[in-house]
Amino acid sequence: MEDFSQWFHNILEEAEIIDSRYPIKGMSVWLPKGFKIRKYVLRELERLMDEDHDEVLFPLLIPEAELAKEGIHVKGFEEEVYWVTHGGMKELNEKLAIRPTSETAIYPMFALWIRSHIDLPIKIYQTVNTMRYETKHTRPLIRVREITTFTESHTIHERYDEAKGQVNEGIAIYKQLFDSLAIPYLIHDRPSWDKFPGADYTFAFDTLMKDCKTLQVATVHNLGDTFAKTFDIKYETADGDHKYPYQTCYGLSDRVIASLIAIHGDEKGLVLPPLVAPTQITIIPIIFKDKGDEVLTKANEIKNSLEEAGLRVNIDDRNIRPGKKYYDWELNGIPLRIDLGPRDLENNRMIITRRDTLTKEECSLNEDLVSTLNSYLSKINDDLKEKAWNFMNEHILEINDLDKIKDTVSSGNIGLIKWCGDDDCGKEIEEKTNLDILGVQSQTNGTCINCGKETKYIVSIAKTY
Ligand code: 5CA
Ligand code: ZN
Repeated sequence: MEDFSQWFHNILEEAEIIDSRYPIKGMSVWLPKGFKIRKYVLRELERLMDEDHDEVLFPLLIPEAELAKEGIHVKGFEEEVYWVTHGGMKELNEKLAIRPTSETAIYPMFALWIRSHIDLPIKIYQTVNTMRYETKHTRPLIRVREITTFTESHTIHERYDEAKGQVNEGIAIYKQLFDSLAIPYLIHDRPSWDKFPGADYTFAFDTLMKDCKTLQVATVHNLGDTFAKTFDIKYETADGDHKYPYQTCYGLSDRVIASLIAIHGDEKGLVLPPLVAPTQITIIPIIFKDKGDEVLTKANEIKNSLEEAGLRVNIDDRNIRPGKKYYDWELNGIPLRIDLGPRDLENNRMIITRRDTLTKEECSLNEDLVSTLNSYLSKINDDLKEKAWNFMNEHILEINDLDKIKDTVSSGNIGLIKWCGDDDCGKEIEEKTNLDILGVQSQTNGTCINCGKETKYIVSIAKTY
């Protein structure tokens, strides 16, 4: 794609996803069409989360004293926190932080709730807006200062191995979500300097945008017992001992919506995975003077039977040129279009066009339309997924020569390199190449690309958002 940034900006505007003209940097308005996509993404995420978590809602503001308790955590966020300092004209006795994330809002309450091992585990999540005063270049949905769709999970367990297991569960949930949105991902164990502030370790999901920069679309953190110690969360074991529990947290944001738009969209507009398309099928009646009623009756009949089966269908009977209707259908990324005219009725057929491939097929009206269209929709999802995974995989290259990293990766690839795992050496690689080490991908025997020491780690390196 020539200029991805420009294309992304245009599509958000033309497809009426968000309006980024709001007069505060890094904050935008969700428009009705964008909001519907967001709603269906959240619906799927909530379905997955609700299987094993309880949804809650914590306050937006955090007392300064709580935010400041966990040293590493507060250091990690100090440059990004927005503060409320006044109530009306009166200066507050204690500054209040607008949550950049909710550890320090939630964990003091865990300390009140948890007494005994029977209170554990707790697994909760909330979808809220958070604020981060980002200093890097802001971009709608990708790097915002008000994250409007922050779904954060927080869990707490008796034993460390349970927390480790929970990290895997978080990863499994996000895999399912990204698979259903046909978003490809690489999962990386982040290097120590890129962990979540206060975490033992961080796994991140990275996807590849069309400009071949990676985007971190979700993270899963094992917090160990660091926060439990800081917030004095203790539980009584069955034997009457008092112990600190272990915690995890994981979350994702508006970036999920950014990536599904960016990865599947094309020059004509959105291409939406069926699961989150506000309209999955549009029927375009082709009406000639005397045959209008018959066509519209049939169109309504089809619409009703599809809707009864749970599909989201509309009839585009606006009194405008068909060309304009096709243009809107393409721009809005509706997965399937049905054209139906008098001649089709005579032949007992309809014409189905796929948005992703723009291919047309004839389909008999005698068929079981629900199952026919459902199989089209699932084929679209499979094909979108395959195409997106192929695109990402084609841009992953092994590199064995430090001098080649910069050119190979900068020209649009994720590099796989051998790295010894030493922090100083890793940071040196990042400095020399002006790229980011995403983390361990796999293991093998070899020598570090920078220092030559023996290593078993293969790590990804890329240009990142
Ligand atoms: N409390 C933990 C788990 S929820 C947490 O805050 N982790 S985080 O800092 O890694 O954020 C979770 C995810 O939010 C990130 O992986 C990233 O995908 C997304 N995110 C972070 N900052 C922004 C931002 N400024 N704009 C959009 N998305 C963001
Ligand atoms: Zn090294």
